[in-house]
Amino acid sequence: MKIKTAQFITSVASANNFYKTDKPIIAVAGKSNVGKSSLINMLAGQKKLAKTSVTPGRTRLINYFDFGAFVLADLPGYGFAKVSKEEKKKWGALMEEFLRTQKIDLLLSLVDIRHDPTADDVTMINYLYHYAIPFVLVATKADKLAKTRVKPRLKEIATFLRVGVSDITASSAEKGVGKQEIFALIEQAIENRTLQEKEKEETTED
Ligand SMILES: Nc1nc2c(ncn2[C@@H]2O[C@H](COP(=O)(O)OP(=O)(O)OP(=O)(O)O)[C@@H](O)[C@H]2O)c(=O)[nH]1
Ligand SMILES: [Mg+2]
Repeated sequence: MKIKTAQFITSVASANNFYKTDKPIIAVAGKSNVGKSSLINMLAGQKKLAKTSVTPGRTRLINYFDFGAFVLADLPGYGFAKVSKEEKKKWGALMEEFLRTQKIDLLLSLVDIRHDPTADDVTMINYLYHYAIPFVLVATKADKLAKTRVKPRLKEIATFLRVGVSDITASSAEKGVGKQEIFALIEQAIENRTLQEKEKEETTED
């Protein structure tokens, strides 16, 4: 999959404004500071498309980007200790509405390769199962580990979250690692959607 140019579409803070599109939607979720915006920039091949930050919890909005063949949604990070209860509640309501109402073709669930997934990560994944949203895990910041540690860590994280090893991939926005693998997963998800739509059409024709 080749991306010509990716463009920012819009930022939204409430469910009334969720972006409507016929294009497939790919969402990127994960705790604050895990590297969501950096990953999006890596996929886009642009350094400053999505704002990255050394201070966690900066992205409080859902940011949509047009990647041509699909629309990518950068979701606000979770698990940031310094966020007020009120704000956590708001975040939860927004996320729940997003997962419930936006038709998501694939969600990239990001976890830091160096750490075991948190309780919040587990909650997120339970939501994904609940709403039957296809997802894969992306273990970020792989450049922070010795190369020989990457595969064993992927296996550990996959086991921890009870997914197969084919549903987790390592990435490094710093070193540009994982880009092709992630595009392949996105392509697969888009193909699945096309197949499902075809099947639907065929059954309604009969
Ligand atoms: N070494 C390394 N650092 C990374 C990588 N990806 C992100 N970072 C750093 O991690 C920090 C957070 O990255 P962001 O991409 O802003 O994280 P985010 O998940 O979008 O954070 P929020 O929007 O606050 O939820 C920044 O300092 C990045 O430079 C990576 O692959 N390797
Ligand atoms: Mg961000």
